[in-house]
Amino acid sequence: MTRNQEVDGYTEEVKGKIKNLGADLTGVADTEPLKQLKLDPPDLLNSFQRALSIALRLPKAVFEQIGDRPTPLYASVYQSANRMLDEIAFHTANLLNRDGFNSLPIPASQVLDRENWYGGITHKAVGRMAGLGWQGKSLLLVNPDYGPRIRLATILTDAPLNPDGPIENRCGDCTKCKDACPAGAIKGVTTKDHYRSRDEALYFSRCAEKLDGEFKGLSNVGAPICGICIKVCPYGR
Ligand code: B12
Ligand code: SF4
Ligand code: SF4
Repeated sequence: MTRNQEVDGYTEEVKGKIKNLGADLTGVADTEPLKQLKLDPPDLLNSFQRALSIALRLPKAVFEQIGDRPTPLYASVYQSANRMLDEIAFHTANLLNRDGFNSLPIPASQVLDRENWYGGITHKAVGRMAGLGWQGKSLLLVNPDYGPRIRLATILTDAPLNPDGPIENRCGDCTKCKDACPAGAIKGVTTKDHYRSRDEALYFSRCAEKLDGEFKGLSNVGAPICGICIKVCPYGR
């Protein structure tokens, strides 16, 4: 067997195992271009040349119940998805470590900088580079089949895996997320690949204030969530 065939085989084996653990989607990103991102710690990617992106699909029916605010059911699904993703990422990192590859799971929803709202690495950029979707006008990662109704996590690794590549943006003339946003936060600007900064797509503080200042305080919600720009997206509906 050639080295290329071995890498192809191992990549498929790992992806198969991740699906068996319960993930709906998975792909591999080359971490080199991701080193331009704001990372915490800044050298986070130095010893990892690949990042596995994993996604769980959220039940469509949960979003259909959302009107002008998040529901307690959505809050519960949000917590469950985070827990499941963290477990899948943890198991995957263990599997890779057992095969001799240094690997690090990045949690689904850990905020490290509460003032500026940053995680250790943005899962959306990893997911986009791993071919799971494009960055929509809502700034969310939109998968062609499931739309933005997916949650994400990442496993960094030095395992020899074949990288996937980004897919084309398919938002077109749609402005449904911009029209529906209760905070008037989405600017409606499109991008061919990805936004240079969050502010290019979003009046960021309007969204953050709505979620952290208002929705989080709703009875039986308790998390900075919303779901409206997810619900209205025509992809995967
Ligand atoms: C902090 C945080 C928030 C903050 C800030 C949001 C934000 N946009 O940054 C607040 C509380 C406001 C928030 C709100 C929401 N969030 Co939030 N949040 C996060 C968290 C924990 C960190 C995000 C972060 O660090 N962003 C940094 C900025 C700069 O990155 P970015 O938004 O991804 O945009 C840049 C990159 O993606 C880049 N990019 C894309 N491709 C590439 C490729 C290359 C090579 C490079 C260099 C860059 C690049 O372009 C953008 C501009 O620089 C992530 C989990 C995680 N670790 O990723 C979840 C996460 C982004 N949130 C998520 C969701 C769903 C939401 C909400 C819908 C709330 C809800 N659950 O109902 C809203 C949506 C707001 C919106 N329209 O963006 C999901 C998104 C899923 C998806 N399908 O995209 C995530 C990934 C959680 C998860 N595990 O799934 N969130
Ligand atoms: S999460 Fe809600 S407030 Fe934030 S951009 Fe989406 S629709 Fe607007
Ligand atoms: S609602 Fe329309 S514009 Fe917004 S992300 Fe989805 S397809 Fe793109």
